[in-house]
Amino acid sequence: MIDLSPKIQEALNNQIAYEGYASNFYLALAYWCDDQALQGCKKFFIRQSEEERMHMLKIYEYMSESGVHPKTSAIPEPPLEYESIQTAFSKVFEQERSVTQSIHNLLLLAQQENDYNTQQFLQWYVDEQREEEAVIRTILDRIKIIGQGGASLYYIDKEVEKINQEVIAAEAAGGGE
Ligand code: OFO
Repeated sequence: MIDLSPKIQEALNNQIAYEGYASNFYLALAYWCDDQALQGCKKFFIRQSEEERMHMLKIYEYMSESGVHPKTSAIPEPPLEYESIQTAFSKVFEQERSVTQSIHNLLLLAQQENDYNTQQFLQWYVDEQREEEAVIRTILDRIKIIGQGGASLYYIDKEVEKINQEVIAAEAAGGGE
């Protein structure tokens, strides 16, 4: 059994809620894309939603292994509508940046609390956030290159589908989850 201070417990419970929100955020986005006939983007966000759920479950397990009962808090409703796929991906980037910030804050707290186990546990999340941000940056760069022309939605959707396949292949090769 690992000792988790009350502050760490609270911060991990908050992180459960953030990961749960991220999972719902991506799920809602997937079905917004479905409405727009963007099937490549839909697949990308469905996979991302499942990953976020897995990130949430890892925290449940870590807390439970530490002898602490994790909380399942209410989470806010995510946005249901976007102006455009370009706006949606900008929001995704903001969302990932805010989760990265909260992981970094949690890590700082674990350092202040001399909690080596939680520091080690969080390292996986630090790497994961870096990889996720890099993928979203790549998509934003491609969207910029494709531009706003008549067939741009078609090309953006194809590009996101291709990037989704690359992420799946990298994960299968052990490059992340
Ligand atoms: Fe949980 O990985 Fe992004 O948010």
